[in-house]
Amino acid sequence: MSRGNGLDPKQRRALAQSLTRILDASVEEALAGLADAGPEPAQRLGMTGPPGAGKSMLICRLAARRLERDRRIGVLAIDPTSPVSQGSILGDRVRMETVAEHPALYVRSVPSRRAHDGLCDNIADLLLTMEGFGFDDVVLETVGVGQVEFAVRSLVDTVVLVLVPESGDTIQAMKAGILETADVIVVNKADLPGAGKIRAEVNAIIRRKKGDGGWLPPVIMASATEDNGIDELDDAIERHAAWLAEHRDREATRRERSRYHMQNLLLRRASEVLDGTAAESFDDALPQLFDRLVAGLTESREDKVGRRT
Ligand SMILES: Nc1nc2c(ncn2[C@@H]2O[C@H](COP(=O)(O)OP(=O)(O)OP(=O)(O)O)[C@@H](O)[C@H]2O)c(=O)[nH]1
Ligand SMILES: [Mg+2]
Repeated sequence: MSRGNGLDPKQRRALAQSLTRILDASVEEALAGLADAGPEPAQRLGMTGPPGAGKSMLICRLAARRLERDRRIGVLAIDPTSPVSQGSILGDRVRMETVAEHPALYVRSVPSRRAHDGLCDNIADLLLTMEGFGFDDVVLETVGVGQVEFAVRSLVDTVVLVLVPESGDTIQAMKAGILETADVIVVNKADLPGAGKIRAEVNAIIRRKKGDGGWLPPVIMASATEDNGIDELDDAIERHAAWLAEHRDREATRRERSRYHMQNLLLRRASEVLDGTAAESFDDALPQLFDRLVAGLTESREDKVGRRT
């Protein structure tokens, strides 16, 4: 992808196919097909928050600003596959695919599958692959207030936490320490009553942490539907990127991402081995079974399939 241009249809197809292949890849296949990051790693942005908070719509608004600056943007949205969210939320959610018509914007939704942290099994590979196609920004949309934020932290440069006035999620988020994982906090749906109260609560908590000389997450009021507060959000993200460029230990970040990636590969490999273990095996004493299964971790997938049949 050359600068200033978007993806041509052929590149879009190639990217779509790569992502699909990675989604279904076993650990072995994933290891064999690891993508190289692009020459310049993308600016990675995580947009996270409770279901229906307006994450997709904020991403669309933000993308519009960034496209104007000739940036190429790839969006990966993790779709929660839990039955609850399928029923109640999918109804009026914003399908970004339908608004992603700009040639320099690429949007892909992937199911969250069974990943232990609420993301998606091969998320690290998916992000690397997107980066390999030369986007300036790679945006990861995830639903959560919970475990997800901590995982997203290891995957992206800037975590944007989206809160809304209409829910009690804020208080829960604060309890779970989620606020501490955020670099920028958005109170979206500020056109609805109660937004000011949430902002005051969040600000009070953040100010308590002030004084360690680190980055202080700005709290931004926005309305995605009314296109308000988006410039402020965009600006806050850029300020955070500039702060990172000055303060972040690149080596440590690279290692942390690599560690997350490896943890993910190991957990998936363990699941593969468990899935390939006959039910009767679990009658065995755990120490012996443990040794046998650990030995099985290094077996190739083909061997395992061969043994089962
Ligand atoms: N009043 C109001 N409604 C909004 C605002 N932003 C989004 N919405 C509405 O909230 C609903 C969900 O918006 P989405 O952008 O799909 O939210 P999301 O967080 O991506 O949702 P999921 O991906 O399903 O978790 C839609 O009906 C939007 O129209 C806002 O600023 N104000
Ligand atoms: Mg969404």
